[in-house]
Amino acid sequence: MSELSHETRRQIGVLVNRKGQVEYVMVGTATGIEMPDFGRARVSTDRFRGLRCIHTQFNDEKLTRDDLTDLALLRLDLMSVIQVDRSTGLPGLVYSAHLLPTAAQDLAENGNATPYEFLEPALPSQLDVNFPELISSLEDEMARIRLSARSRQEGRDRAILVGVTTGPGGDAEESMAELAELALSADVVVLDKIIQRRSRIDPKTVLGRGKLDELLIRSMQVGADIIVFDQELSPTQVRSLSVATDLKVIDRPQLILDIFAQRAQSREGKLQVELAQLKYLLPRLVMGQNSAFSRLAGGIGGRGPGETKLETDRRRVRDRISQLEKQVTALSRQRQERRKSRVQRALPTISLVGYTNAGKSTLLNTLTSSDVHAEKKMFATLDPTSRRLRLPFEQEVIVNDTVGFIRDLPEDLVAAFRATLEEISGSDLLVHVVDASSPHARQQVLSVTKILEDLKLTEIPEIIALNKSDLVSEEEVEMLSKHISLDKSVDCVAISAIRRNSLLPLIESMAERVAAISSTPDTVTV
Ligand SMILES: Nc1nc2c(ncn2[C@@H]2O[C@H](COP(=O)(O)OP(=O)(O)OP(=O)(O)O)[C@@H](O)[C@H]2O)c(=O)[nH]1
Ligand SMILES: [Mg+2]
Repeated sequence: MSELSHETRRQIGVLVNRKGQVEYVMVGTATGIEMPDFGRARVSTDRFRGLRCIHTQFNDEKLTRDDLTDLALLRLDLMSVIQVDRSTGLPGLVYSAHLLPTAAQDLAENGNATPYEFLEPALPSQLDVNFPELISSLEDEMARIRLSARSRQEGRDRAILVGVTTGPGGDAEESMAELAELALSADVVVLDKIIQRRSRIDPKTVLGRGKLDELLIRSMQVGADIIVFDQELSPTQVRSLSVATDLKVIDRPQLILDIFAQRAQSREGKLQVELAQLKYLLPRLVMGQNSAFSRLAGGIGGRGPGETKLETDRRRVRDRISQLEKQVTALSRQRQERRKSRVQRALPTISLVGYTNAGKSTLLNTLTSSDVHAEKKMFATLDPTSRRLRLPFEQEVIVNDTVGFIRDLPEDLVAAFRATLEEISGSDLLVHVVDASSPHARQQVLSVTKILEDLKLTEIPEIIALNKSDLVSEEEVEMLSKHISLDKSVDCVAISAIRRNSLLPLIESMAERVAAISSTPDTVTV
């Protein structure tokens, strides 16, 4: 091979199977070589491809980045490079690398992994690796690791999270941390996180070329079956990405939708989630990742049978959407009626609003000694609950627990949960619950404020309850309260929703506000 390379001034390569037979011969240029197209044929994740690549090279470079990418993407058994002396054509050192089966495990244990192992460079005459033994021991190890990983995470999606940012770094990290929490709440196993900083987002693939390769390699190594992007992706981006990676690709809004779908209990909740999901799906159906037809139709560019089927699908989805919208409107009317009858009974309403996981349901439970579902996962509450509460001075009020907010709440979701959120609009007072122990508390207050603005709810008086104060020092709560008052002028009260006796200042503050409302003539309804 060295001789031929020297004669032709081209790189020459072969792919050799495990019996030692040459299956492919490749002739490249002076500086590069192309692997044959194996199409999308995937190799079982417990094995390598059964082919090792050996090619010549003139540069003094050892294994190039391309070599390593090919090794990983094609899951080759081994990649070897023979250095050819430009003047004599004699073979020099041989450099080789193989993939490491332990990458996934290392990643879980130490947070980083070296995907490759390099063999000691040697002259061709001195190579004495027992290749069949090496490769079969690697495959055995790989199968063992996967087996144990799989039994630990039976049936759960295994994901790599990806964030691409053009902004400041801290923001992206914070957002990714939240994405990881969302993934956890959706019962997805997070295998790795990748953040890329770029001057601009690639309109087609979001990530740059090199990063996309890296992502592919990573996902193969750790056995990911789903990629979750932190930002909203356009339908075209989802398609290019899922074609390029051959994996399920979803974005943050879809992840939130999935959580809502998992959680929805009541008929109303389920209706609203389905509506949001279909609205999200509709524009993506044209070239959806799930339809084999859509790829075909796109590929041949004609109006094939696939497209006709898609049109029917789209029509069906649209019909269902308008049906659901009617039902949601009906529900919203029912709620309005119920609200009216409450107003007639002149019971003031207080709504607990706030970021997801802030402790709204816990607060409602402690305030009213009830047993509303509260848990560490995000979006534990989807269905609003109301409870009566007797405040000091014999005032009776209704307290509403509500759906938690999150930054970049998907628009479709807000629209679909209109009926639920309208419940807030009838309130006389908002108690904005904040998780004071979160490092992002201030940011979360801003996100909630923005959503309240979007929902036109800023007219309603608001008290901020700095919750979970048992987890932080008094000074920290004090500091947070100062920061918040810089952003907006509202009263802040520190509480701990799990300690009944810490709630007195809040209850007093609520009673005061409610008293103020009841004594204002124009809000008294008959
Ligand atoms: N240490 C501590 N934990 C709290 C406090 N309040 C709530 N929690 C915990 O925080 C978690 C979330 O509480 P939830 O009441 O479910 O929060 P939520 O605001 O209703 O959340 P969503 O319904 O998901 O929007 C639970 O694990 C609670 O036990 C508190 O004052 N101190
Ligand atoms: Mg809740």
